[in-house]
Amino acid sequence: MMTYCSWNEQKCLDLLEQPFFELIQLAYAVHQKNFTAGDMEFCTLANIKTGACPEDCAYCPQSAHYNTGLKKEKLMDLASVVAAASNAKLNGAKRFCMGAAWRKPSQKDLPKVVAMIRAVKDLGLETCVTLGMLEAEDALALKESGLDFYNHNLDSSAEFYSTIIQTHTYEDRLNTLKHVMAAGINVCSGGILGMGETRVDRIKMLLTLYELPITPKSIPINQLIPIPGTPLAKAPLLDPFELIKTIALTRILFPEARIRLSAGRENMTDETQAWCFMAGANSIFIGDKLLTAKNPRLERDRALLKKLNMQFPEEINA
Ligand code: SAM
Ligand code: DTB
Ligand code: SF4
Repeated sequence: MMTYCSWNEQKCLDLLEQPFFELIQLAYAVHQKNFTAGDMEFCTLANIKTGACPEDCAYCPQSAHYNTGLKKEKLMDLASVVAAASNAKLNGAKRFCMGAAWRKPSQKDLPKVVAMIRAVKDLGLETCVTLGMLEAEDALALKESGLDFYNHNLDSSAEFYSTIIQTHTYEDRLNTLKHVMAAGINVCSGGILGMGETRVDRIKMLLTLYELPITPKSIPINQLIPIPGTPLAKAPLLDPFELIKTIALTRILFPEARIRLSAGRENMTDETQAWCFMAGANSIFIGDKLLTAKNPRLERDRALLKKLNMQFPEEINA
């Protein structure tokens, strides 16, 4: 079995190119050392502001640059957020993640999000928000509210990123992560697979995350949900083994991180998901909806995890 003390592109490629079962065995050994068998983290998403985003991210249904037929909605009110979070808690979520389709939060909206974070924390839930780019003082205000995680994905390699987004840069993404880390908020950052990027792009993204001064505790791996109307609507389907191998590599590089099998599970077979869990994914979103796209229904997730003898939170209100 190969061992590595530091990582670079070639070492990652070598890992991915060894026999599949060797890779999975190595990843599962790392996983077993750091997590209890069958353990799974459950998070629920809420889209607190929908559509009309000025950014042009080629995968995103919420970008104002593409006609995806999405109905735009203003910032949710506090009571509706609390109701959604209470429901998520009843269904067994440990963390409530709030997303807003913004380039960056305005000074008018940020205090409203701060109030939401406080209210969700009062319910006894962990909090995560994803609001676009942050300045240093925004991050401090969010920290002050008690925010646990800030989600801001690198999404791909720097080179590939510039082919799918023109309205902001990779450097902008890294700057936001810098402010999040400086404020003492946990980083949640990962990527999307299946946008037409190469294996090397995926490796470079993971190595950029690896080189951050504070290792992310939470790494979402999304599989592209092709959205009609976006430039990536017809992107070629990702081979499920490429997804599984990327999860395995993520587990090996980040032994202690929660790896979230994030968007795209609705289009995956149970067997693909099971392989992803074996390769090291140990967090999922539960609930019928992600931000705008479908997520597997609770019944399907419950049945899958039961078949695998893995934890599923019993519905308190069943
Ligand atoms: N505006 C904020 C931002 O860009 O950071 C927050 C919301 S944005 C929707 C959060 C993440 O959702 C993106 O970084 C991307 O990884 C993921 N995402 C968006 N559209 C997706 C799609 N069609 N398929 C898979 N993941 C997607
Ligand atoms: C992340 O990496 N994936 C989530 C969360 N962070 C905010 C979002 C997935 C969005 C999928 C497309 C949609 O629902 O609109
Ligand atoms: Fe979508 Fe976020 Fe890009 Fe806006 S910044 S288009 S919400 S991914």
